[in-house]
Amino acid sequence: MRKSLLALVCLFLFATGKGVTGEPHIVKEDERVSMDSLWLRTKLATEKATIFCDRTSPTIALTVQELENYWRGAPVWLCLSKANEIHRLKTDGYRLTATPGQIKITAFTEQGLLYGAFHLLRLQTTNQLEPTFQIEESPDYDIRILNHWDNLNRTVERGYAGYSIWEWDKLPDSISPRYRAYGRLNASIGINATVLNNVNAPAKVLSADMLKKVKVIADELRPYHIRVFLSVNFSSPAALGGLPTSDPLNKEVIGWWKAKVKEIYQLIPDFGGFLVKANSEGLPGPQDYGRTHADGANMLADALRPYKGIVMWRAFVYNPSNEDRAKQAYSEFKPLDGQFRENVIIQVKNGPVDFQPREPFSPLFGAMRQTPLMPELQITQEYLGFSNHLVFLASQWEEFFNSDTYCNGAGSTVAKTTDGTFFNPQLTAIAGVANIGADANWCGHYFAQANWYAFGRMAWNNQLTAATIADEWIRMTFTSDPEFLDPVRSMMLDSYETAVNYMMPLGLHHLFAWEHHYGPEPWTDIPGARPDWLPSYYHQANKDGIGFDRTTAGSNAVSQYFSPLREEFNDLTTCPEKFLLWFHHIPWSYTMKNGQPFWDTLCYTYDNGVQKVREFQKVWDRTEGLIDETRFRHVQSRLKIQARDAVWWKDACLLYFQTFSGLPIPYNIERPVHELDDLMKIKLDLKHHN
Ligand code: BDP
Repeated sequence: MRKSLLALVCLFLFATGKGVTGEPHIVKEDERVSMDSLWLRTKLATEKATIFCDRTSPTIALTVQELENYWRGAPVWLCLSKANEIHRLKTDGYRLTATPGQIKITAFTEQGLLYGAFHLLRLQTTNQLEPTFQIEESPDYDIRILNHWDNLNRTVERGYAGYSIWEWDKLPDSISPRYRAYGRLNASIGINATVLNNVNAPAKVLSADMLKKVKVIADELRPYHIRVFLSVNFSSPAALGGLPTSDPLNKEVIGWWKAKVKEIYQLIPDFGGFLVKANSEGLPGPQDYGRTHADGANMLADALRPYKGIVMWRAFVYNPSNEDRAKQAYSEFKPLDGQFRENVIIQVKNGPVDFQPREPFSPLFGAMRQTPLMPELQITQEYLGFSNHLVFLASQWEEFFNSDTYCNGAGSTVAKTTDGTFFNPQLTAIAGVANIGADANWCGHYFAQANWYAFGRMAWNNQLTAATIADEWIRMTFTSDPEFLDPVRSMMLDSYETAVNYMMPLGLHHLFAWEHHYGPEPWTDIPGARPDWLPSYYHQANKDGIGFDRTTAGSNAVSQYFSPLREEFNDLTTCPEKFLLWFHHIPWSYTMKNGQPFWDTLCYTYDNGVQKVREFQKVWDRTEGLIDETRFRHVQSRLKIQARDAVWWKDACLLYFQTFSGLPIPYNIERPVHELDDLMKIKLDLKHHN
């Protein structure tokens, strides 16, 4: 048993799958399209396009080059305009105007021109060019940033696409061509900032040697208008500077940070600032010295302010305590509202626990009105099947952005509480934990590239739908042929709900295997482990029922939401069923809205997840010959793993929970194919890089 599952996890490394129809059609990848192209696969035009621009700069030069190489239409004029002529646009915005025989891209910054050019090329590649049009675009967030959880030894925490693309061992002398390719890909979707290193940061990242390496990457990314940030360790003054303390109110400590910041800006004049994980999961922070998160963040903000740098301070904090983990970030940060400097923004994960397959939104959104908040989304699939499962995350993010916080009455979506529509914040930003690595296809799974793409597109426009983005990405990455486009788009759009269904439906969360988080272990009990790191803390299954009671009768986490949402979540009859076990401990025999007993619904939902993945396999196999063989076979082999994993999840969870419910699995669904005892013995040897 164990062997076959291990083989299953490793299968992708050796994927040599044959087509299902015997003799596969071989479609060769066009040699002019490199592996680094991802969604930018337009072939080089045979003749250079005519581009006019009366200014030049490194960014303008590469904008011109991009259009010369790939644009196949009328001459394009790039016009830098004075702000007041196009006052509706934000700094990064642009206007595209097409009249017969001429295209104009107008912006008041060079990056606006760059984004406008990529928009124009996207319209061409996706077959959406009209003979005349006028389009105006401005981003919803000023800072659209990737967070790399990359370590200095090039391992990547929760990374599933090989080693880090940042070759610290070879820098500063040797410069990988991937840095520019990375800049180009990100610029094409509007991403304008990146944190190069893991939030679990060693002090060493701020050493003089490391900063020289960081400078080289910053120089490579600058023409693409990507600003570099670093994650810093709060005890750097002591650990790196040799001071006796890192107390944020200590004069020497303050001086140390000021000097360090000055050193950084001498090397990197447009350095973005710091991302900080403090007093979280054992990392140092201001509370070690009896200070608050605001004291810590403000001290760093003061050091950065003269250079226009900012602090992104994470609200991902929880301690082993009697308070429900889901409540702790709010309890800690809400009282600090209004106490942060203007160049501090609080970075909040989408949900109150930790990037689970499905969580309600964090109640901090809408609750902190005098402090800007930035959402943190996880692009890397730590809790969604690594790079083995096809899960299109835009659906999760669409649900998140459109969740109504009710902070200013009905219609106060999370999107509006973070993008500047409400509260008039000084800063707006959004972060995505990157899924990028040194693998040939960058993300491990070809369809994981879609999640990187979707993050950029939604960071630009949080009202874009998953359907629009999937359509666009498939056309860019594969083909516009409806025979491929239509079924693959529906597969992508079903994939998120499907993964939730075979992993943790109906509000279940954190049933993952210890440490590495791949596969089910609802039974895990590690002697001495923190209770809030164990699945039983979250599912609370017993003979009577299952689920975490967060109602007023339980942990009262519902009280952190605005009315009428808190009442809706609190009441078993109005709580959305997708969050049922998040907020309620319910009896196995509870009658669901469809009239079925809860236990039956749980079983049917898991089974539905499994059946859907089998459908995905059929959909995919039918596309053979419509795209190149390399990508076809790779995805095919991953879907096999996903199908087996889905059965593993279903059997593990249902057989385990059945030991409490004592009820039969409805007879009209696929029977378990595993023994619970065997499943409980599985221990995958997957590394968790810290
Ligand atoms: C958790 C990850 C852990 C990260 C942590 C974080 O398991 O590796 O360090 O989040 O976001 O989900 O800080």
